[in-house]
Amino acid sequence: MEFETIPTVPTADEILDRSFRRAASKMKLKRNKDRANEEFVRAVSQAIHDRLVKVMQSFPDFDSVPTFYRDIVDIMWGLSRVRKSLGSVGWAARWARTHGPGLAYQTRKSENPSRIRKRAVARLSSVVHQVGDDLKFLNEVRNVLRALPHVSDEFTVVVAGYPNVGKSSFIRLVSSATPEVASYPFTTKGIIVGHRMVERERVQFIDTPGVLDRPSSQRSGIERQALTAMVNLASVILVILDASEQCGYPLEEQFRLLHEIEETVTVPVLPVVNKSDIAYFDGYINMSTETGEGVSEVLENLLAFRKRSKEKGEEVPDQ
Ligand SMILES: Nc1nc2c(ncn2[C@@H]2O[C@H](COP(=O)(O)OP(=O)(O)OP(=O)(O)O)[C@@H](O)[C@H]2O)c(=O)[nH]1
Ligand SMILES: [Mg+2]
Repeated sequence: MEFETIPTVPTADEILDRSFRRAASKMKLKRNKDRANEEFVRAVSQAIHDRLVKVMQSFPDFDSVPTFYRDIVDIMWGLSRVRKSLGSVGWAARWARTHGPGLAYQTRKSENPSRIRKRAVARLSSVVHQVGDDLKFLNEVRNVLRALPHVSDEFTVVVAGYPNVGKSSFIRLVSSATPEVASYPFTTKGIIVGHRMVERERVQFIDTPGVLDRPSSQRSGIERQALTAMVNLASVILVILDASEQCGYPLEEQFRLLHEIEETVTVPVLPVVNKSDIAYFDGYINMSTETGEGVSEVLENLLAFRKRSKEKGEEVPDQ
């Protein structure tokens, strides 16, 4: 995802320090020292403008990123707040570009150029400091964005179930390459994202630790919204149950979660009982990520959903 390339957003002081340094080093190259103050103001305002524009341009256009990311940004901070901060940074950049030359000119005209130069620099500094909180906030957004898992719009299996039932073990086992361990802003646990090629097409597996692992009555408002973002990603939801109850949760409770998920989502839900090496449960697909038993049956069932969703997509509507 493009978020990885967003550089750290500098603080107001860092922007100013670097801009002063750039202007000062430019001045050293100038032969004509008469207009040193004027040139300095011009160079500082240009440098401030350039740095602020760079900050703005390093963020993606939130209208064109995949829905999942837009959902996350909206849940975490509100899209409009992020846009407003980017807008403020844009305002400061334009201010530096528009007023910089005027301030530089005043410096030339003045009888005391050094004093006017100081005043000009103070005004530029105050404008940058006005957007100091926006810069700090954007850096916080950047830090969360760059740690998010890479997800794309391909066929996606979202793996749900109580803690310790074997969600991560399943994804590790079925992924063809080393799964990515990413973070998700709503949980302190690492998310496992894996991929597997099946008949020349990728299947994406996404873990949901701390999100889809409890009944909704136990979830906070933000977790419920997070759940929506997760469910929006899913082509199918694989709910893993642990009949051995070694996970620490009674099977009855686990079934309650399964039914709740079935009732709330519109995508297909596939329940599977894991840890069949310890306990078996009739009437369901059983698997063991430890011995590998039943895992290919689970994959076949998941892929049947892909086939079905494709057939649906290819159906020609009645004329
Ligand atoms: N016996 C047995 N143990 C298993 C099996 N699958 C997973 N486990 C064990 O169950 C424990 C939890 O497995 P994880 O894959 O971490 O479970 P999880 O659902 O990702 O757990 P959270 O990330 O905490 O939600 C680990 O100790 C695994 O070794 C299985 O098929 N059989
Ligand atoms: Mg896990």
